[in-house]
Amino acid sequence: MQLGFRRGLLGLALVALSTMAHVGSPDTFFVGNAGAYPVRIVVRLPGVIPGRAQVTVRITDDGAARDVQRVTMRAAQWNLGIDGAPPPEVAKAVPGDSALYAAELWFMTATSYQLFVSVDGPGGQGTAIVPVLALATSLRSMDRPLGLVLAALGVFLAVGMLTIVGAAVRESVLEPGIVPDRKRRRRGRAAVAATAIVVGLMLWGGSRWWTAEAESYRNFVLFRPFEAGAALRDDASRRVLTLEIHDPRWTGRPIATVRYNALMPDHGKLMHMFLVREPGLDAFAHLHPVARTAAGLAFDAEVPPLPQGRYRVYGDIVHESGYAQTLVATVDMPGAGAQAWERTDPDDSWFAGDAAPEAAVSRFAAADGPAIVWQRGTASIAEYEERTLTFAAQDAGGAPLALEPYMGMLAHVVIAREDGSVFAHLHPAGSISMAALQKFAGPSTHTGHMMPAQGDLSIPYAFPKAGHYRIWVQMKHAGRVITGAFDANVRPRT
Ligand SMILES: [Cu+2]
Repeated sequence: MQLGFRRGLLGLALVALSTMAHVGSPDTFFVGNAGAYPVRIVVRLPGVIPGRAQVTVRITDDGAARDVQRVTMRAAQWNLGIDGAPPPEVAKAVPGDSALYAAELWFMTATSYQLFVSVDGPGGQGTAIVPVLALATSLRSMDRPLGLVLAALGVFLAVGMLTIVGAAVRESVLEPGIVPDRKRRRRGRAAVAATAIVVGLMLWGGSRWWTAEAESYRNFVLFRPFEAGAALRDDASRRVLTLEIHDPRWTGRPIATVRYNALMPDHGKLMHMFLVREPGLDAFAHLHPVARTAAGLAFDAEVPPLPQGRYRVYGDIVHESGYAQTLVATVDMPGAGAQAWERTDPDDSWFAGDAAPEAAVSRFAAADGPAIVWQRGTASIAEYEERTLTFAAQDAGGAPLALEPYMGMLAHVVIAREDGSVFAHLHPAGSISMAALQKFAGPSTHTGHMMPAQGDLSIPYAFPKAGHYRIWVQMKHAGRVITGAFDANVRPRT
Protein backbone atom coordinates (compact mmCIF):
# COMPACT_ATOMS: atom_id res chain seq x y z
CA MET A 1 0.00 0.00 0.00
CA GLN A 2 2.85 2.33 0.74
CA LEU A 3 3.76 1.83 -2.90
CA GLY A 4 1.21 4.47 -3.73
CA PHE A 5 3.34 7.01 -1.94
CA ARG A 6 6.51 5.79 -3.54
CA ARG A 7 6.01 7.45 -6.86
CA GLY A 8 5.37 10.89 -5.46
CA LEU A 9 8.31 10.76 -3.09
CA LEU A 10 10.72 9.60 -5.71
CA GLY A 11 9.39 12.19 -8.08
CA LEU A 12 10.52 14.79 -5.58
CA ALA A 13 13.83 13.08 -5.06
CA LEU A 14 14.65 12.84 -8.72
CA VAL A 15 17.56 15.17 -9.33
CA ALA A 16 19.92 15.22 -12.25
CA LEU A 17 23.27 14.50 -10.72
CA SER A 18 26.17 15.45 -12.84
CA THR A 19 29.22 15.14 -10.68
CA MET A 20 31.48 12.20 -9.92
CA ALA A 21 35.08 11.12 -10.15
CA HIS A 22 35.61 12.91 -13.37
CA VAL A 23 32.43 14.87 -13.74
CA GLY A 24 29.39 13.48 -15.55
CA SER A 25 31.48 10.67 -16.97
CA PRO A 26 31.27 7.63 -14.67
CA ASP A 27 32.25 4.83 -17.04
CA THR A 28 35.66 3.19 -16.89
CA PHE A 29 37.98 2.85 -19.87
CA PHE A 30 41.15 0.85 -19.48
CA VAL A 31 44.01 -0.01 -21.81
CA GLY A 32 46.64 -2.47 -20.63
CA ASN A 33 47.70 -6.07 -20.65
CA ALA A 34 46.30 -9.24 -19.19
CA GLY A 35 49.56 -11.16 -19.19
CA ALA A 36 50.49 -11.68 -22.84
CA TYR A 37 47.18 -10.31 -24.10
CA PRO A 38 46.77 -6.62 -24.85
CA VAL A 39 43.28 -5.64 -23.78
CA ARG A 40 40.89 -2.72 -23.82
CA ILE A 41 38.27 -2.96 -21.10
CA VAL A 42 35.16 -0.82 -20.77
CA VAL A 43 32.90 -0.87 -17.73
CA ARG A 44 29.56 0.86 -18.16
CA LEU A 45 27.73 1.41 -14.93
CA PRO A 46 24.02 0.87 -14.47
CA GLY A 47 23.51 4.22 -12.69
CA VAL A 48 21.96 2.66 -9.60
CA ILE A 49 23.68 0.47 -7.01
CA PRO A 50 23.08 -2.43 -6.57
CA GLY A 51 23.03 -2.81 -10.31
CA ARG A 52 24.49 -4.70 -13.23
CA ALA A 53 27.35 -3.13 -15.16
CA GLN A 54 28.12 -3.99 -18.77
CA VAL A 55 31.73 -5.03 -19.13
CA THR A 56 33.41 -5.53 -22.48
CA VAL A 57 36.88 -6.86 -23.06
CA ARG A 58 38.52 -6.41 -26.42
CA ILE A 59 41.73 -8.26 -27.24
CA THR A 60 43.47 -5.59 -29.25
CA ASP A 61 45.92 -7.85 -31.06
CA ASP A 62 44.40 -10.02 -33.81
CA GLY A 63 46.91 -12.82 -33.42
CA ALA A 64 46.46 -12.94 -29.67
CA ALA A 65 42.68 -12.80 -30.06
CA ARG A 66 42.69 -16.03 -32.10
CA ASP A 67 44.42 -17.83 -29.22
CA VAL A 68 42.04 -16.75 -26.49
CA GLN A 69 40.08 -19.62 -25.00
CA ARG A 70 38.25 -17.96 -22.16
CA VAL A 71 37.76 -14.57 -20.55
CA THR A 72 36.59 -14.38 -16.95
CA MET A 73 36.15 -11.53 -14.50
CA ARG A 74 35.66 -10.92 -10.80
CA ALA A 75 34.96 -7.68 -9.01
CA ALA A 76 36.40 -7.30 -5.52
CA GLN A 77 35.69 -4.47 -3.12
CA TRP A 78 38.85 -2.56 -2.30
CA ASN A 79 38.65 -3.49 1.39
CA LEU A 80 37.65 -7.14 0.95
CA GLY A 81 40.07 -8.25 -1.74
CA ILE A 82 39.72 -11.16 -4.11
CA ASP A 83 38.84 -13.59 -1.30
CA GLY A 84 35.70 -11.62 -0.60
CA ALA A 85 34.65 -11.55 -4.26
CA PRO A 86 31.90 -13.61 -5.83
CA PRO A 87 33.01 -16.47 -8.11
CA PRO A 88 34.32 -15.52 -11.56
CA GLU A 89 31.88 -14.62 -14.28
CA VAL A 90 32.60 -16.02 -17.74
CA ALA A 91 32.44 -13.40 -20.48
CA LYS A 92 30.72 -14.51 -23.67
CA ALA A 93 32.28 -14.03 -27.08
CA VAL A 94 30.26 -11.43 -28.95
CA PRO A 95 28.90 -13.01 -32.17
CA GLY A 96 30.46 -11.47 -35.24
CA ASP A 97 33.49 -10.06 -33.46
CA SER A 98 36.05 -12.67 -32.52
CA ALA A 99 38.12 -10.29 -30.40
CA LEU A 100 35.29 -9.00 -28.21
CA TYR A 101 33.94 -10.52 -25.01
CA ALA A 102 31.09 -9.22 -22.87
CA ALA A 103 29.64 -9.92 -19.46
CA GLU A 104 27.24 -8.38 -16.98
CA LEU A 105 28.60 -7.91 -13.52
CA TRP A 106 26.76 -7.03 -10.34
CA PHE A 107 28.05 -4.21 -8.20
CA MET A 108 26.37 -4.35 -4.81
CA THR A 109 28.02 -1.46 -2.98
CA ALA A 110 28.82 2.07 -4.06
CA THR A 111 32.55 2.02 -3.49
CA SER A 112 35.91 1.41 -5.10
CA TYR A 113 36.43 -1.99 -6.72
CA GLN A 114 39.30 -3.92 -8.24
CA LEU A 115 38.10 -5.69 -11.35
CA PHE A 116 40.18 -8.78 -12.16
CA VAL A 117 39.94 -9.68 -15.84
CA SER A 118 41.62 -12.98 -16.69
CA VAL A 119 42.35 -14.17 -20.20
CA ASP A 120 43.14 -17.85 -20.81
CA GLY A 121 44.99 -19.16 -23.81
CA PRO A 122 47.59 -21.73 -24.78
CA GLY A 123 50.27 -19.62 -23.14
CA GLY A 124 48.54 -19.72 -19.76
CA GLN A 125 46.45 -17.18 -17.94
CA GLY A 126 47.03 -13.45 -17.74
CA THR A 127 45.16 -11.03 -15.51
CA ALA A 128 44.58 -7.30 -15.73
CA ILE A 129 43.48 -5.41 -12.65
CA VAL A 130 41.24 -2.45 -13.38
CA PRO A 131 40.22 0.07 -10.73
CA VAL A 132 36.49 0.64 -11.09
CA LEU A 133 34.39 3.10 -9.15
CA ALA A 134 30.93 1.68 -8.72
CA LEU A 135 29.01 4.92 -8.44
CA ALA A 136 25.30 5.39 -8.11
CA THR A 137 24.57 8.41 -10.24
CA SER A 138 20.83 8.28 -10.62
CA LEU A 139 17.60 7.84 -8.78
CA ARG A 140 15.08 5.75 -10.61
CA SER A 141 11.57 7.07 -10.57
CA MET A 142 8.50 4.90 -10.90
CA ASP A 143 6.61 5.60 -14.07
CA ARG A 144 3.18 7.06 -13.70
CA PRO A 145 1.00 4.21 -14.99
CA LEU A 146 2.72 1.70 -12.67
CA GLY A 147 2.38 4.12 -9.74
CA LEU A 148 -1.33 4.57 -10.44
CA VAL A 149 -1.93 0.84 -10.73
CA LEU A 150 -0.11 0.19 -7.44
CA ALA A 151 -1.95 3.02 -5.72
CA ALA A 152 -5.30 1.64 -6.92
CA LEU A 153 -4.34 -1.83 -5.70
CA GLY A 154 -3.35 -0.32 -2.36
CA VAL A 155 -6.71 1.42 -1.99
CA PHE A 156 -8.48 -1.80 -2.95
CA LEU A 157 -6.54 -3.76 -0.30
CA ALA A 158 -7.20 -1.19 2.43
CA VAL A 159 -10.92 -0.94 1.67
CA GLY A 160 -11.08 -4.74 1.38
CA MET A 161 -9.49 -5.09 4.79
CA LEU A 162 -12.03 -2.77 6.38
CA THR A 163 -14.95 -4.56 4.69
CA ILE A 164 -13.74 -8.01 5.74
CA VAL A 165 -13.14 -7.02 9.35
CA GLY A 166 -16.51 -5.23 9.54
CA ALA A 167 -18.41 -8.17 8.06
CA ALA A 168 -16.56 -10.68 10.22
CA VAL A 169 -17.39 -8.91 13.47
CA ARG A 170 -20.96 -8.17 12.43
CA GLU A 171 -22.18 -11.48 11.14
CA SER A 172 -19.56 -14.23 10.94
CA VAL A 173 -21.13 -16.23 13.77
CA LEU A 174 -24.71 -15.82 12.57
CA GLU A 175 -26.59 -18.49 10.68
CA PRO A 176 -27.02 -17.67 7.00
CA GLY A 177 -30.04 -15.51 6.35
CA ILE A 178 -30.21 -13.99 9.85
CA VAL A 179 -30.03 -10.19 9.87
CA PRO A 180 -27.55 -8.81 12.44
CA ASP A 181 -29.18 -6.85 15.24
CA ARG A 182 -28.28 -3.26 16.22
CA LYS A 183 -25.70 -4.32 18.78
CA ARG A 184 -23.85 -6.42 16.23
CA ARG A 185 -23.98 -3.65 13.67
CA ARG A 186 -22.55 -1.23 16.22
CA ARG A 187 -19.73 -3.64 17.12
CA GLY A 188 -19.02 -4.04 13.41
CA ARG A 189 -18.69 -0.29 12.94
CA ALA A 190 -16.39 -0.04 15.95
CA ALA A 191 -14.20 -2.81 14.51
CA VAL A 192 -14.05 -1.00 11.14
CA ALA A 193 -12.99 2.20 12.92
CA ALA A 194 -10.29 0.39 14.91
CA THR A 195 -9.02 -1.34 11.78
CA ALA A 196 -8.95 1.96 9.93
CA ILE A 197 -6.62 3.29 12.62
CA VAL A 198 -4.35 0.25 12.29
CA VAL A 199 -4.33 0.47 8.49
CA GLY A 200 -3.63 4.20 8.71
CA LEU A 201 -0.69 3.54 11.02
CA MET A 202 0.62 0.90 8.63
CA LEU A 203 0.42 3.34 5.73
CA TRP A 204 2.09 6.05 7.73
CA GLY A 205 4.83 3.67 8.88
CA GLY A 206 5.33 2.42 5.34
CA SER A 207 5.61 5.91 4.01
CA ARG A 208 8.11 6.80 6.77
CA TRP A 209 10.14 3.71 5.96
CA TRP A 210 10.10 4.48 2.27
CA THR A 211 11.21 8.07 2.86
CA ALA A 212 14.00 6.91 5.15
CA GLU A 213 15.21 4.42 2.53
CA ALA A 214 15.16 7.06 -0.21
CA GLU A 215 16.92 9.51 2.08
CA SER A 216 19.64 7.07 3.01
CA TYR A 217 20.19 6.15 -0.65
CA ARG A 218 20.54 9.83 -1.45
CA ASN A 219 22.93 10.46 1.41
CA PHE A 220 25.06 7.36 1.46
CA VAL A 221 24.79 5.62 -1.88
CA LEU A 222 24.21 8.29 -4.48
CA PHE A 223 27.48 9.85 -5.54
CA ARG A 224 28.18 13.33 -4.31
CA PRO A 225 31.70 14.75 -4.36
CA PHE A 226 33.00 16.55 -1.32
CA GLU A 227 31.71 20.06 -1.14
CA ALA A 228 34.46 22.52 -1.87
CA GLY A 229 34.92 26.21 -2.45
CA ALA A 230 37.62 28.17 -4.25
CA ALA A 231 38.95 31.61 -3.40
CA LEU A 232 41.65 33.87 -4.81
CA ARG A 233 44.06 35.99 -2.86
CA ASP A 234 46.44 38.54 -4.37
CA ASP A 235 49.64 38.80 -2.51
CA ALA A 236 52.02 41.44 -3.94
CA SER A 237 52.38 40.36 -7.57
CA ARG A 238 51.36 36.80 -6.91
CA ARG A 239 47.94 35.28 -6.99
CA VAL A 240 47.08 32.25 -4.93
CA LEU A 241 44.06 30.04 -5.39
CA THR A 242 42.81 28.06 -2.42
CA LEU A 243 40.50 25.12 -2.80
CA GLU A 244 38.94 24.32 0.52
CA ILE A 245 36.97 21.18 1.31
CA HIS A 246 34.09 21.70 3.68
CA ASP A 247 32.18 18.49 3.86
CA PRO A 248 31.08 16.55 6.92
CA ARG A 249 32.58 13.41 5.37
CA TRP A 250 36.04 14.98 5.32
CA THR A 251 37.15 16.08 8.75
CA GLY A 252 40.90 15.96 8.40
CA ARG A 253 41.02 12.75 10.40
CA PRO A 254 40.21 10.16 7.75
CA ILE A 255 39.19 6.68 8.90
CA ALA A 256 41.24 3.94 7.27
CA THR A 257 38.34 1.56 6.79
CA VAL A 258 35.97 3.82 4.88
CA ARG A 259 36.26 4.71 1.23
CA TYR A 260 36.95 8.36 2.03
CA ASN A 261 40.20 7.47 3.74
CA ALA A 262 43.54 9.29 3.49
CA LEU A 263 44.52 10.83 0.18
CA MET A 264 47.23 9.18 -1.83
CA PRO A 265 49.42 10.93 -4.33
CA ASP A 266 48.95 10.48 -8.06
CA HIS A 267 52.36 10.98 -9.67
CA GLY A 268 53.61 12.39 -6.42
CA LYS A 269 50.85 15.00 -6.17
CA LEU A 270 47.89 14.92 -3.85
CA MET A 271 45.79 17.03 -6.15
CA HIS A 272 45.73 17.65 -9.87
CA MET A 273 43.78 20.82 -10.43
CA PHE A 274 42.36 22.15 -13.67
CA LEU A 275 41.00 25.62 -14.29
CA VAL A 276 38.75 26.11 -17.30
CA ARG A 277 37.36 29.46 -18.37
CA GLU A 278 33.66 29.31 -19.15
CA PRO A 279 31.75 29.55 -21.33
CA GLY A 280 34.43 30.04 -24.01
CA LEU A 281 36.66 27.17 -22.83
CA ASP A 282 39.49 29.36 -24.10
CA ALA A 283 41.81 29.35 -21.10
CA PHE A 284 43.08 26.37 -19.20
CA ALA A 285 45.55 25.63 -16.43
CA HIS A 286 46.82 22.36 -15.00
CA LEU A 287 48.17 22.97 -11.50
CA HIS A 288 49.27 20.94 -8.52
CA PRO A 289 48.23 22.67 -5.32
CA VAL A 290 49.92 21.85 -2.08
CA ALA A 291 47.94 20.83 0.99
CA ARG A 292 48.22 23.54 3.61
CA THR A 293 48.25 21.02 6.45
CA ALA A 294 48.53 17.27 6.67
CA ALA A 295 44.78 17.16 7.23
CA GLY A 296 44.20 18.02 3.58
CA LEU A 297 41.37 20.46 4.20
CA ALA A 298 42.74 23.25 2.02
CA PHE A 299 45.03 23.30 -1.00
CA ASP A 300 46.98 26.29 -2.34
CA ALA A 301 48.33 26.89 -5.81
CA GLU A 302 49.92 29.89 -7.43
CA VAL A 303 47.86 30.97 -10.38
CA PRO A 304 49.51 31.63 -13.74
CA PRO A 305 48.71 34.89 -15.57
CA LEU A 306 45.36 33.68 -16.88
CA PRO A 307 42.98 36.07 -18.61
CA GLN A 308 40.13 37.46 -16.55
CA GLY A 309 36.81 35.68 -16.37
CA ARG A 310 34.84 33.02 -14.62
CA TYR A 311 36.63 29.72 -14.19
CA ARG A 312 35.45 26.30 -13.24
CA VAL A 313 37.90 24.68 -10.84
CA TYR A 314 38.27 20.89 -10.89
CA GLY A 315 40.37 19.21 -8.21
CA ASP A 316 41.17 15.52 -8.77
CA ILE A 317 41.98 13.58 -5.63
CA VAL A 318 42.33 9.85 -4.91
CA HIS A 319 41.77 8.14 -1.61
CA GLU A 320 43.83 5.16 -0.47
CA SER A 321 40.75 3.05 -1.11
CA GLY A 322 41.23 3.79 -4.81
CA TYR A 323 38.16 6.02 -4.66
CA ALA A 324 38.84 8.97 -6.93
CA GLN A 325 36.77 12.10 -6.97
CA THR A 326 36.76 15.48 -8.62
CA LEU A 327 35.99 18.46 -6.43
CA VAL A 328 34.25 21.24 -8.30
CA ALA A 329 34.14 24.95 -7.55
CA THR A 330 34.05 28.21 -9.47
CA VAL A 331 36.11 31.32 -9.14
CA ASP A 332 36.02 34.78 -10.71
CA MET A 333 39.44 35.73 -11.96
CA PRO A 334 40.00 39.49 -11.97
CA GLY A 335 42.27 40.99 -14.62
CA ALA A 336 45.94 41.73 -13.90
CA GLY A 337 47.69 40.07 -11.03
CA ALA A 338 49.90 37.03 -11.09
CA GLN A 339 52.56 39.03 -12.86
CA ALA A 340 55.25 37.02 -11.17
CA TRP A 341 54.12 33.47 -11.45
CA GLU A 342 56.23 31.06 -9.51
CA ARG A 343 55.06 27.58 -10.19
CA THR A 344 53.90 25.79 -7.08
CA ASP A 345 55.07 22.66 -8.83
CA PRO A 346 57.46 22.29 -11.78
CA ASP A 347 54.77 20.36 -13.69
CA ASP A 348 52.27 23.23 -13.56
CA SER A 349 51.24 24.50 -16.97
CA TRP A 350 48.64 26.72 -18.58
CA PHE A 351 47.27 27.70 -21.94
CA ALA A 352 45.06 30.45 -23.31
CA GLY A 353 43.81 30.67 -26.84
CA ASP A 354 41.55 29.21 -29.45
CA ALA A 355 41.23 25.60 -30.37
CA ALA A 356 41.82 23.91 -33.69
CA PRO A 357 38.42 23.43 -35.35
CA GLU A 358 37.09 19.92 -35.46
CA ALA A 359 37.93 18.00 -38.63
CA ALA A 360 38.84 14.53 -39.78
CA VAL A 361 42.42 15.59 -39.06
CA SER A 362 42.80 18.61 -36.76
CA ARG A 363 46.19 20.11 -36.32
CA PHE A 364 46.94 22.45 -33.46
CA ALA A 365 50.21 24.26 -34.05
CA ALA A 366 51.89 25.90 -31.06
CA ALA A 367 53.40 29.33 -31.69
CA ASP A 368 56.98 28.13 -31.94
CA GLY A 369 56.81 25.05 -34.11
CA PRO A 370 55.58 21.86 -32.47
CA ALA A 371 52.07 20.70 -33.21
CA ILE A 372 49.60 18.19 -31.86
CA VAL A 373 47.41 16.38 -34.33
CA TRP A 374 44.07 14.78 -33.55
CA GLN A 375 43.13 12.03 -35.99
CA ARG A 376 39.41 12.18 -35.44
CA GLY A 377 38.65 10.29 -38.63
CA THR A 378 35.81 10.98 -41.01
CA ALA A 379 33.03 9.80 -38.68
CA SER A 380 31.53 12.49 -36.47
CA ILE A 381 31.28 11.88 -32.74
CA ALA A 382 28.10 10.45 -31.29
CA GLU A 383 26.97 10.58 -27.72
CA TYR A 384 27.67 7.43 -25.68
CA GLU A 385 29.53 5.74 -28.56
CA GLU A 386 32.88 4.30 -27.64
CA ARG A 387 35.68 5.59 -29.84
CA THR A 388 39.39 5.99 -29.83
CA LEU A 389 40.90 9.45 -29.50
CA THR A 390 44.16 9.38 -31.41
CA PHE A 391 46.79 12.08 -30.99
CA ALA A 392 50.36 12.58 -32.18
CA ALA A 393 52.99 15.24 -31.62
CA GLN A 394 54.79 16.58 -34.68
CA ASP A 395 57.40 19.16 -35.49
CA ALA A 396 56.65 22.06 -37.82
CA GLY A 397 57.42 19.86 -40.82
CA GLY A 398 55.05 17.09 -39.75
CA ALA A 399 57.70 14.64 -38.52
CA PRO A 400 56.87 12.82 -35.29
CA LEU A 401 58.37 14.24 -32.13
CA ALA A 402 60.00 12.09 -29.49
CA LEU A 403 57.94 12.34 -26.34
CA GLU A 404 59.01 12.31 -22.74
CA PRO A 405 56.69 11.34 -19.97
CA TYR A 406 54.83 14.28 -18.48
CA MET A 407 54.04 13.20 -14.94
CA GLY A 408 54.59 9.59 -15.86
CA MET A 409 52.29 9.69 -18.89
CA LEU A 410 52.96 10.27 -22.54
CA ALA A 411 49.83 12.33 -22.77
CA HIS A 412 47.29 13.95 -20.51
CA VAL A 413 43.96 14.58 -22.15
CA VAL A 414 41.39 16.80 -20.48
CA ILE A 415 37.85 16.95 -21.80
CA ALA A 416 35.30 19.57 -20.73
CA ARG A 417 31.78 20.32 -21.90
CA GLU A 418 31.07 24.01 -22.28
CA ASP A 419 28.66 24.11 -19.31
CA GLY A 420 31.00 22.21 -17.00
CA SER A 421 28.61 19.26 -16.76
CA VAL A 422 31.22 16.87 -18.15
CA PHE A 423 34.88 16.82 -17.21
CA ALA A 424 37.29 13.96 -17.72
CA HIS A 425 41.01 13.49 -17.36
CA LEU A 426 42.32 10.69 -19.56
CA HIS A 427 45.67 9.03 -20.24
CA PRO A 428 46.86 6.43 -22.71
CA ALA A 429 45.88 3.89 -20.00
CA GLY A 430 42.31 5.13 -20.12
CA SER A 431 40.11 6.96 -17.66
CA ILE A 432 41.25 5.12 -14.56
CA SER A 433 43.09 6.76 -11.73
CA MET A 434 46.76 5.88 -12.14
CA ALA A 435 47.28 6.04 -8.40
CA ALA A 436 44.51 3.51 -7.85
CA LEU A 437 45.94 1.30 -10.59
CA GLN A 438 49.36 1.27 -8.99
CA LYS A 439 47.85 0.60 -5.61
CA PHE A 440 45.85 -2.38 -6.86
CA ALA A 441 48.17 -3.81 -9.48
CA GLY A 442 51.61 -2.83 -8.19
CA PRO A 443 54.07 -0.18 -9.32
CA SER A 444 55.32 -2.11 -12.36
CA THR A 445 52.04 -1.66 -14.22
CA HIS A 446 52.70 1.97 -14.59
CA THR A 447 55.80 1.92 -16.75
CA GLY A 448 54.10 -0.31 -19.30
CA HIS A 449 52.02 2.59 -20.51
CA MET A 450 55.03 4.74 -21.27
CA MET A 451 56.48 2.42 -23.87
CA PRO A 452 55.74 4.05 -27.21
CA ALA A 453 57.78 7.21 -27.06
CA GLN A 454 56.81 8.19 -30.55
CA GLY A 455 53.88 7.91 -32.85
CA ASP A 456 50.16 7.89 -32.22
CA LEU A 457 48.63 7.68 -28.80
CA SER A 458 45.17 6.17 -28.70
CA ILE A 459 42.81 6.65 -25.80
CA PRO A 460 39.40 5.03 -25.55
CA TYR A 461 36.51 7.21 -24.48
CA ALA A 462 32.78 7.73 -24.93
CA PHE A 463 31.34 11.21 -24.62
CA PRO A 464 28.47 10.83 -22.16
CA LYS A 465 26.20 13.42 -23.73
CA ALA A 466 25.76 15.51 -26.81
CA GLY A 467 27.04 19.06 -26.93
CA HIS A 468 30.05 21.23 -27.48
CA TYR A 469 33.31 20.15 -25.90
CA ARG A 470 36.91 21.16 -25.77
CA ILE A 471 39.77 18.72 -25.60
CA TRP A 472 43.18 19.77 -24.30
CA VAL A 473 46.09 17.48 -24.99
CA GLN A 474 49.34 17.86 -23.12
CA MET A 475 52.57 16.18 -24.14
CA LYS A 476 56.17 16.82 -23.28
CA HIS A 477 59.02 17.17 -25.73
CA ALA A 478 62.57 18.35 -25.06
CA GLY A 479 61.73 19.34 -21.51
CA ARG A 480 58.74 21.45 -22.52
CA VAL A 481 55.05 20.84 -22.14
CA ILE A 482 53.10 21.33 -25.35
CA THR A 483 49.38 21.97 -24.98
CA GLY A 484 47.02 21.55 -27.90
CA ALA A 485 43.36 22.54 -27.85
CA PHE A 486 40.64 20.99 -30.02
CA ASP A 487 36.98 21.61 -30.58
CA ALA A 488 34.69 18.64 -30.48
CA ASN A 489 30.99 18.49 -31.23
CA VAL A 490 29.08 15.50 -30.06
CA ARG A 491 25.78 14.69 -31.74
CA PRO A 492 22.88 13.02 -29.95
CA ARG A 493 22.72 9.29 -30.26
CA THR A 494 20.47 8.03 -32.99
CU1 LIG B 1 48.34 16.89 -13.02
